[in-house]
Amino acid sequence: MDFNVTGFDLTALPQLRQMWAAQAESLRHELEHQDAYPKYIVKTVADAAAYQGVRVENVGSAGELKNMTFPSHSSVILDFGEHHVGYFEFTMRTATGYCDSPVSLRLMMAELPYELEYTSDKFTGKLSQGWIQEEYIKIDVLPGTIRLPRRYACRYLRIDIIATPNQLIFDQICFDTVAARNSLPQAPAGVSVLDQELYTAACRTLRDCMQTCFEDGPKRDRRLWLGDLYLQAKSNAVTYRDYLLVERSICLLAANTNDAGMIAVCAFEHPGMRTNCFYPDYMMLMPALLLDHLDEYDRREFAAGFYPLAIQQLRVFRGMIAGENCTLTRYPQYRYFIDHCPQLEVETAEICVYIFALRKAAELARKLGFDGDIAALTAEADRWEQNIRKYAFDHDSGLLVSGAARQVSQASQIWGILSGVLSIDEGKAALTKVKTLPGAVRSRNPYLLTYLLEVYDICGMSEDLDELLHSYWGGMLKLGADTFWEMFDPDDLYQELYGDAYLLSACHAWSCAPSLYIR
Ligand code: RAM
Repeated sequence: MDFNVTGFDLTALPQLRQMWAAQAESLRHELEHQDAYPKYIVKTVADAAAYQGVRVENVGSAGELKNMTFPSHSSVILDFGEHHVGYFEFTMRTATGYCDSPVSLRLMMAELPYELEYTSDKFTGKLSQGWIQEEYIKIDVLPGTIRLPRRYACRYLRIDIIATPNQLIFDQICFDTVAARNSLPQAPAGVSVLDQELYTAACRTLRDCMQTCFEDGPKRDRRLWLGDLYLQAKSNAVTYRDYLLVERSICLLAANTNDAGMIAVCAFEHPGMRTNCFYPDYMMLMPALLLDHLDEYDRREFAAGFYPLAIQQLRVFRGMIAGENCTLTRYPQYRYFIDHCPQLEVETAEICVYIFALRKAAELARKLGFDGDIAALTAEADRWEQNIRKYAFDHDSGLLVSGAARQVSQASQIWGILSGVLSIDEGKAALTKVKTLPGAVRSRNPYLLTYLLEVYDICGMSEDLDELLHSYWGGMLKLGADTFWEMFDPDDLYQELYGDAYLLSACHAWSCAPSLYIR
C-alpha cells in the first residue's frame, strides 16, 4: 500500500490468532432458555397464491394432542405459533403401555409450510442436502421422554408415524428454545400496526440468529458472516444491546485471519472447523463495525485492539486495485460480493466500499487517537473519489456506472452515496432514476436492499424508504412470514436458492434491519 498508516505485524499472527480465539472463548455466554409448546394442529393446503404454493390451515387446538392416538402410517403437523430455535423433547407412550417393538418416526422441522411437503427425492440443491431438517428416529423404550441432540430452527413440526407397536400418544411435545436474549423488545409506541408487525418480525429474526455468536441463519448456514454481522450489530444496538456478543463475534472472525492478514468473512464457532472465505467488501466493513461499536458502547480498548487489523483490510484491498481507472484484479480464491446477483458488475461498488471504509477508518483513528493516520486515510479516500468520478461517473445521466460495459446498477449508486462520492442531491437524483431505468440492475436481496434503506434515509427520501420497507419486508409479512427470509423476490413466489427452494433460510440475519427504521 502506498499510504503510510499504522502497520500490521504479519509475523505476530500466530500469537494474535491464539489470543483472539482465547478472547472469544472468554466472552462466550450462556444462552437463555424458554419452553415453547405447539399451539395448533394444522394441515397443508396447495394454494397458487401462497408463498411457494403451500399454506397451512388450522384444524384444531394443540391442546387436543394429548387426547389423540396415532396408529402406524398416520401423521400430524403442529404449529408453534412463531419461529423458534431450540431442542425438541417428546414425552410419549403407547395406548396399552405395551411396547414390544420400536416406535419409528419421521420428523420434519419446517420454517415454511412448503418444507412440510418435502421428500428427499425432490431435492435438487447445490448445497448439502444435510441442511434439510428431516430426521428418522427410533424409540425402543416407552413410556418415556426423549430429547433430540440436534438444534433446529422452525415454526412447524410434522410427525409421520412410520410404525408403532400400538396406538401412540404424545403426552407432551416441548420445544426448549434458545437464544442469547429470549424476550422480544416492544415496538416503539405510536407506530402503525404494520410497522409494529415489521418491528416484531425483525426482532424475532435477530433473536433467533443470536446464539453463542451472531449466526447468519439458524437453519442454514449456522455460521457467523461479517457482512451479516455488520447489519446485525446495528440492529442489536437499537434492540437487545448485547455488545459482548458483538465482541465475541469479531474475535471469532479475527481468530481466522489468513497469513496475508485478511480477516475471515465467515467462521464456525468450533475451533476445529475452518472456513476459507475472503470477500473484500465484507472485510472492508471492519472500520465501520468498530466505529459503530465505539459510538454505541464506548469500548475504546476493544476498538483500539482491532484497529490495526481493520486498517490491514484496506491495505490488502489497495493491492487488489489494478489501475487508476478503478479496475480490479480478479483472484480465484477471493470473491467480490456486494450482492447475490450473477450479472452485477461490482468494480465501482467495490471501490466505493473502499472509500467508505477509508473515511470510517479516518473517523475511527480520530476517536481512538491514531492521529498520525487521519491525513493519509483521508488523502487516499479523496484520491479514489476523484478517480471514480473521472472514470465511473456518467455526466449525462448523473449515474455511476461499472465495468467495461458501463453497467448501471442500484449497487453502484448505493455505495456511491454511502462513500460520499455522490452528494446528497446527486444521490437523490440517481436513486430516483435507477428505480425505473430500463436495463438497470436492481437487487432482490435483503442485504443490498438494507443499504438502500440507509441511503434513502441519508438522502431524506422518507417516502421511498417507507415504500421499500412496506412493499419488500411487508411483502414477506403478507405472505405469512414471522421472521424475514434470506432472499425474496416479490415477483417470483417460487424463487429457488442454491438450486432448491428447500435450502432457503427463512430466518436470516441480513434481513433483520427494519427495526432500524421503525422509530
Ligand atoms: C450466503 C449466506 C450469508 C451471506 C453469504 C455471502 O451464503 O446467506 O448470510 O453472508 O451468502
